[in-house]
Formats: sequence, C-alpha cells, structure tokens
Amino acid sequence: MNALIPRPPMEIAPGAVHVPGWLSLDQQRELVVACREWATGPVPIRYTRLPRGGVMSVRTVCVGWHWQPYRYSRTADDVNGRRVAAFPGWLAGLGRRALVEAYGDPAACDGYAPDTALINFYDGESRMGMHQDKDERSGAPVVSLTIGDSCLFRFGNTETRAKPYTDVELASGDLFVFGGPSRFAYHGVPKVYPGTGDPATGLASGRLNITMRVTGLPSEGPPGEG
Ligand code: MD3
Ligand code: FE
Repeated sequence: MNALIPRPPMEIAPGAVHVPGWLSLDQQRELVVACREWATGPVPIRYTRLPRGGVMSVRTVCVGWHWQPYRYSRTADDVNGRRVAAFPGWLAGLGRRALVEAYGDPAACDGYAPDTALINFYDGESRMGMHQDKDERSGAPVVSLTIGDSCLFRFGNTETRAKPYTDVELASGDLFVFGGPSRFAYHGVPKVYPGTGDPATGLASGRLNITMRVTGLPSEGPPGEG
C-alpha cells in the first residue's frame, strides 16, 4: 500500500466501518502463520461444495465451529469428519479490540465473544458472489481482516443482492466491522487484484480474509456430543 495516500476510518453504512491499515505487518505475519497451521488440519482447507453441486472458488478453513452451506457444526462432516480447531482466546481478544477501534468506543466490545472464524483464501481467479451471512443465530457484529492481495469488496443492502451497493477496495491490514443494521446486508468480492500484496506478510500471493462471528450456538453440549 502507498502510505502517502491516507485512508481514514470510514462508516460505509450504519454499523459498517472500514479501518484501513489496522493490522501491523507483524500482526499480519503472525496471522498468516496461524492460518497456515489451521489450513493443514485437523480439518484441511478445502473448496466448499454447495448443496446444488457447485463448488466455491474460494478455499475455506474454520476454527471454533465448522461452516458448511448452510449450517455450523463442531465436526467437519463434509470434509473429514474431524472436530475443528478450538477458537483461540487471542483471536477473540483481537476481535474485541477491532470493535473498540472501529466504533471508537471502549464499551463497543462489552459482551462480545466471537466463537467462530472463517478463513478464506482467494487466488487471482477467486470470487465471492453477493450473499447474506445468516447462518448465525446472533446479530452480533462480524469482524473482517484482510491480508495479502487487495480486492474489490461490494457492500450492498439488506433487501436484494442488486443495487444499491458501495464498492470499497480492501487492502492488506484492513479491518472491516459489520454490526447493527449492516450485519445482514448482502456483500461479495467480485475481484482480487493479483500482485498487490506485500510478500513481507508471509503470503507470496493471493488474499486471506478472516471473519470472526458469534454463532449463537451453545458453547458445549453434554459430553460426547459434537
Ligand atoms: C457483511 N467473506 O466469509 S469479508 C464471508 O472477503 C465473506 O472473504 C468476504 O463474505 C471475504 O462470508 C467478505 C466482509 C464481510 C464478511 C461477513 C459479513 C462482510 C459482511 C457479514 C455480514 C455483513
Ligand atoms: Fe459473507
């Protein structure tokens, strides 16, 4: 990124705040290391299969809860059946600091306890169509972090996947928080810009996106349950 062009925090819509360059290079490097580790298992990163036979062009690995279209479970029944990696406390802490930063309010993270993260990896051809995230039984904010190549992010409205929408470029280190009325807005990634990332993050190519969420699902069932 060109640090000579300032990109201040921007409220794109009510509750949707973009904070450019929030993560330091060191934080990005540490997140890349963590994501590489999760990508190897217990549930390896995969191209998610859609119920009607399609396959997503984005690769995804989950922590805390496993997501498959369109539900969460503790075990990755559509991959290898194993239980997903635990959601680390340090990642929840980062999510809480993200809310405070985006909303400029030390109380913004009160009671915020994300319990799942979806880690998406995009190559130069990957796209994500306009969709809503509504498999969570919670209206708590979603925290999104970008590392690597920049992308075009399309933030729409809560009614339809069509216009009106706002296009935003997301670059390495950027934070985006989606809360309040923006939590159930349609959104997508129509394009990735190959070669725009800094290899010093540890990511030689492609784009990594980490989204933290609150599933609203019970934290532990009876012993033996998934
Ligand atoms: C707005 N990921 O994983 S991050 C997804 O860049 C997803 O990988 C995109 O959409 C990505 O579901 C976009 C920004 C984002 C994530 C979740 C949201 C925006 C959101 C949930 C509700 C509203
Ligand atoms: Fe989404």
